[in-house]
Amino acid sequence: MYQILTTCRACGGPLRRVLSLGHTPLANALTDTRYEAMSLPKFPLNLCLCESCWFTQLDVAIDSSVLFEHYVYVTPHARSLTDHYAVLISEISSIMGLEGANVIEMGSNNGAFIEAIRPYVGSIVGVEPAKNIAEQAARDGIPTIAEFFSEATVPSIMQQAGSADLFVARHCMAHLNDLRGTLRAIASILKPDGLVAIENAYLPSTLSGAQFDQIYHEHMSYFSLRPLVQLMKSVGLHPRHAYVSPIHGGSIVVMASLAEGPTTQSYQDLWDQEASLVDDLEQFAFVTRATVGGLRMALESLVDDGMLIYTYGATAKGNTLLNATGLTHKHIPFAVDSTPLKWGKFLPGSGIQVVSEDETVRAPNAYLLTAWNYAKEIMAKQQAFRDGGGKFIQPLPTTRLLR
Ligand code: JHZ
Ligand code: ZN
Repeated sequence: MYQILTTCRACGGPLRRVLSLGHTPLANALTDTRYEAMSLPKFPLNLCLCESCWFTQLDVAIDSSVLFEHYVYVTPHARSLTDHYAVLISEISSIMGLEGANVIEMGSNNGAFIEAIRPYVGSIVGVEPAKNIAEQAARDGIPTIAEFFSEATVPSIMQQAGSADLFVARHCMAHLNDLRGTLRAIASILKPDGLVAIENAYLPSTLSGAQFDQIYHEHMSYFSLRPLVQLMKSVGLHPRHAYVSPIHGGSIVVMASLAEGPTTQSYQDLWDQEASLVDDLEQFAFVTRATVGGLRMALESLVDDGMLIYTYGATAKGNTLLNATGLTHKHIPFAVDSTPLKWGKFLPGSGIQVVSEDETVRAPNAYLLTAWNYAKEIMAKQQAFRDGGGKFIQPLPTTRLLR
C-alpha cells in the first residue's frame, strides 16, 4: 500500500529530512463516521531534500490506487480558476496554434478546464483515474476515459483519444511516484510537433508563503523549475516556456515539446532566478514549527473564550493544518464546503463534520480559512456574515483576522 524511500525518486541520490509533520492520515480520506475518521491509519509526513539533485519530495509513496480510485476532491466553481484558465489558454496559444488541435488532459477531474478550452480546439478527451468523478464528468457531457494515465495504459488511451497536439497535466505530476515513467508516457502520446503543459504548486511560493499545509501525502513532489526541466529533458522533452501563476498560492506552468525550439524570456528569467533553495527550506521548516505552535495556541484560547469556530473549506491543505496542530472536532465542530460529495462526511484525524456552506447548524463567530487560496471570492460570498460581525481567520503566512 505504501513504500518508504531512502533515495530520491528523480535521481537515486540520498534524501535529507528537512521537516517532519509527524504521522497523519491521508488528507482526502474523508469518512462516514467520526469514529472511522479518528482511527484511520497514519503515515509519516516528512519533507526531504535530495542531496544530489536538490529535488524536494516526501520520503513516502502511497499507492495511487489508494489515493485516487475513489476521490472526494471536485474542482470548485470559482472565478479565480476561470481567470486562471483564460490566462493558461492564452499562454499556450502564444507557443502553439490551438485551432483543430487534439487535446488530452490527464487528471481532468470534473472537466472544468476541458470546458474552458473546448471552444478553442478541435477535439478533447480527459483521462481521470477516480472512477466516481470520471463517470460523473462523462454524464455531464465531458469526454472522459476512466483510467490511470501511465506507460501501461497509454496504448489503450491512444486508441481511444489519438495522439495529442496538446497534452495538459494540471496539479497531478506531484501526485505520482514514477515521474520519469509518466513523462515517458506523455512523450509517447504527443505528436512529433506536440506540446505538453504541466502545472503544479511552485515550491518557492510554498516556501515564501509559509504554506506548510501544501504538504500532504498526495503531494509527493514539490517542484521548482530546474528539477522539473531536468526530468523532462531526461525523457526527450525540450522546455519552451514557463511562468508562475498566483493560483493555489503560487503555481508553475512549464511547457515542453518533443521538437527543440526557442525558449521564452519568461522561462529564462525564472531559470535565472532559481538559485539553491536550501536556505529557504531551512527557514521554512523553522517558520512552520512556530506557525503550527502559534495556530494551536491562538485557536485554543479563542475557543476557551467561548468563540464558535468552523473551518471554511474541507480542503486537503486544511487536513494537514488540523492534524499538525492537533485541533479536532472538540475545538472546531464543523467545516463548511461547497462540494456535495463531502457533505455529512468527517475529516481525517480531526473528526470534524463537513456541512454545506448554506446549512450551518448555528452561525459561527469565525471561520478558519482553510481554503485560503479562494479568500477573495469566499469573503465576497460571505459579505452578510461579515456585516453581522463574523470574522475570517487567515492561517498563513502569519495568522491574522481578515478585514
Ligand atoms: P482547494 C486539492 O487540494 C487536492 P485542496 C489536490 N491534491 C491538489 O493538488 C489541489 O486541490 C490543487 C471548497 N470551496 O482547491 C471546495 C468552498 O467551500 O483549495 C473545495 O473542497 N467554497 C488535487 O483540497 C475547497 O473549498 C468556495 O467558494 O487543498 C477548496 O479546495 C470555494 C471556491 C471552494 O484544494
Ligand atoms: Zn535527486
